[in-house]
Amino acid sequence: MFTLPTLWYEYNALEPYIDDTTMETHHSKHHAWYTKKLNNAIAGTQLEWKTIEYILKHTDLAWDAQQSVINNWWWYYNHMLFWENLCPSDQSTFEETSELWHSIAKTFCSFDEFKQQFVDRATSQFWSWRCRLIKDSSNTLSIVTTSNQNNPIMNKDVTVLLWIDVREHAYYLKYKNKRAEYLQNIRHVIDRATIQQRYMW
Ligand code: MN3
Repeated sequence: MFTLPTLWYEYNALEPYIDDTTMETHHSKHHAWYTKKLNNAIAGTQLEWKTIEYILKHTDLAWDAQQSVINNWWWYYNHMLFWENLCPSDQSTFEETSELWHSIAKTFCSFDEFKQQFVDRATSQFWSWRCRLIKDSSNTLSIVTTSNQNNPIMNKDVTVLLWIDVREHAYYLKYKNKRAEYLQNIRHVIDRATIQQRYMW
């Protein structure tokens, strides 16, 4: 059975970029709901004691599950990645000599160009789409977008390095309809060390 992951930072630790109420609602309400739906659906089945990655790659074993239920399982997983992406701004350090830095600069011409491309792609998505930085099995970086709950790990041997939740519940209380402003600000609380670690795996 799965539990709602505990955040290592407080709900207000990402202020002023992500506000306390948004964090509390997003984590303790939205993510908690996905966790409950996941557990209810796998209770008493052969999936009950599997990892979430196993379950997501074997949804064909969940004979009775509707797609809408399976979507909740993806949301459970996606939000775990999202919380790990974030950290208080004073801890958002990044080695400009790191391998990831070099790879980003090489792929996107510069780090600033990467940030702009990422924000542009994420801003232009429909409300429920997701924007991610991924690497494939040959360590090639790319920015990809997917619809709804879908995640690139469904189809390919890829690692998600960074993903930003751009559903309205992630920013609307503070930013209202200004998604681009949310995306510009969230970069202050991205845990770059975690992304570097994922890149090195
Ligand atoms: Mn969300």
